[in-house]
Order: sequence, then structure tokens, then C-alpha cells
Amino acid sequence: MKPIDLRSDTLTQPTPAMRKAMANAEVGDDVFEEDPTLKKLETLAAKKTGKESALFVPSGTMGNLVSVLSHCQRGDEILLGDRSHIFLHEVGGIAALGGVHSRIIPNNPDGTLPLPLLENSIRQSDIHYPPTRLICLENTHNFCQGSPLSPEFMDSVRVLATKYGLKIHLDGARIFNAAVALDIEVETLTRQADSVMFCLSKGLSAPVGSLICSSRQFIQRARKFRKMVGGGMRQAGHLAAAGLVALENLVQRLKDDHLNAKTLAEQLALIKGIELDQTKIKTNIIFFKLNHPQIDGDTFINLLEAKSIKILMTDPGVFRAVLHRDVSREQTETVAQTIQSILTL
Ligand code: TLP
Repeated sequence: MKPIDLRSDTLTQPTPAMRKAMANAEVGDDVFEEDPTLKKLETLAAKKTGKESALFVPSGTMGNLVSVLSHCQRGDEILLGDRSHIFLHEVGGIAALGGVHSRIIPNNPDGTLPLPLLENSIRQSDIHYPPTRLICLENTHNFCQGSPLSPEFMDSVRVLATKYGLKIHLDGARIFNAAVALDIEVETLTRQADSVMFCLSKGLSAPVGSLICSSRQFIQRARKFRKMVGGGMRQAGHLAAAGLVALENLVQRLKDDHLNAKTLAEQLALIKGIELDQTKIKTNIIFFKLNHPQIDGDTFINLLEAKSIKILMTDPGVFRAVLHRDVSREQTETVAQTIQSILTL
């Protein structure tokens, strides 16, 4: 039996329409900037985020790295949340490869950053200090229950950034989930950022790829850094073709994933041994804690695997389930029932 795999929305398989578009894509050499399909995708991405220009990169991690490299010099400091993907899950690339210093600020549970603390963390000019250059935000905020950040929060950070001459980079790996959850245009969430990275290979189901969107000048710099880190691609239009299908046809269906997440969260919250605040579930990501006298985290994962269900343990006793296109409404019910039966053994 094919497992119900809730470990991530990165697991989504390309749709039949994507496979067809990929096979038939008109392509060229993108290092020579001659791939028509890739150019079409970059133009569409720039339009959707309200930016002048865009650059296709193989992954979200490379997108964030290249963006930070394009904003910062070695020795610069950036401000970012302690639960942010860039800080937690990108192998410290910005420090290792860019010499960029991270100043972390505890995220609020909804993924925002406390504004007074953010402001206090901006360095004064002093011989002892690295210069603060950039604020990084994440929307939706993966490790804060997939929370969408509001345009109002983005506006407040913009005010601060402008006051102190800082730039804003937005890790918008799941920015389309945020826009769909808030029922607003993506542009409303990206206009305050100087650069934004979003992913095609998560809930949008494309097999590969992310985009960096920003000003023409920034994208020129980013193109050079992408080449430096080995991300210059050749007939990448085959990949871009799937991305076009994603942006044109698969955005609105993210609502189904959000609805499934809400339903699953409601059911899980009723199960004894599970700690979950279902009111916090706004998109496709659910985090919950296990609090059971006999079953520890590893045992729980193994019992679920034995029933062909996969979820991630992100910390001891803390689990993440991500809803996506390859998990149906019926399967979410199976998941809830299975967890209930495991925990009432
Ligand atoms: N996140 C992955 C894991 O790395 C945790 C996942 O399964 O959620 N920004 C955010 C907010 C992300 O969630 C991710 C991937 C990335 C960047 C990096 O994207 P990729 O995996 O394409 O490098």
C-alpha cells in the first residue's frame, strides 16, 4: 500500500499536465539567457510578486543564500527569527559561504518578530559592532504552525527598515499558501520586501525550483551569485514548464490542503495524549505534541509507519504533519482514526 506521507509538501508528485509540459517545453541555454520557457516563468513570477525581475534557482535554500549574498557583504549582520528556516535548516550557509553574521530574535508563536526587540537589535554605529544590513522574514512561517504573516505586520517592519536604512528579504517558500489563506493577492504580502524567494516544489507540486524576485539590479547581482554557487543551469526550461503549470493552475487548490489541515487538527485535538491548539492552524502545516504515559516519540513514529502513515518528529515528542495535493480528505480521516487507535491501545 502506498503510504500516506505527511512529512512535507515537498513530497508532492508532478501532475500529468506538468509532465506533459516538461516533455514538450521549448528550451535554450539559460546561462546564455536564451531559454524562452524559463524567461516566461521569470516574467510571470515577477508580475505575481510585483517586482521588476525574477531569477529561477534550483531550491529554496539556494534562493535564500543567493538573496542574502546579494544583499550583504562579508561581516554584515542580519536579523532573523530563531524559528526561521534560514537560521535553523539551511546548514548555516550564509555564515559558511557568505561570512554573514546572524542575530536571532525569538519568534512570536505566530511567526512574527516582536517589533520593539527587532528595533533594539539594530546596531548603532560603533567600532565593536558588525553593521546591521538586512531583516529576514518568513511567510508562511513553517516552524510556527505554518502561520501566515499579515500585510500589516509586513508594513510595520517596512517602516522600521526604512527608518534605519535596512533591506528586507522575505523567505516566501509558501507565500502562495499565505495569500490563499488570507484571501489576498501575493503582491500585497511581497511589496514591503526588497527581495522575495518563493518555492514551486512545495504545495504547488512542481518537481524542482524556486524564484527570487526583486529589482532588475538586484537580480543581475543574484544571477552572478547563482553562477558562483553552481546554480547556473542550461536547458532549465524543462523545469520551468512545470512551474508555469503550478502558477497558472495549482494556486487556488491550496485551499483544499488548508481545509484538510483544519479538519485533521480538529480531530487530533480531541484525542487524549495529543496537545494541539487547533485555532492556530491557518494553512497546511500542523504541529502537535505527544503527551502519553506509555508511548514515546520514536514508538509513535514506528507504530504509524507500520500502518503506512509517515509524519516528522521535529523535536523529541513534537511532530509535524503537512497536508498537500497527494493526501486526500479520506486519507486525513484515516490518519486521525489511526492515531486515535494507537494512543488508546
Ligand atoms: N523546508 C523543508 C525542510 O527543509 C524543513 C520542509 O519540509 O518544510 N524556506 C522554508 C520556509 C522552507 O520550509 C524550506 C523547505 C526552504 C526555505 C528550503 O527549500 P528547499 O527544500 O527547496 O531548499
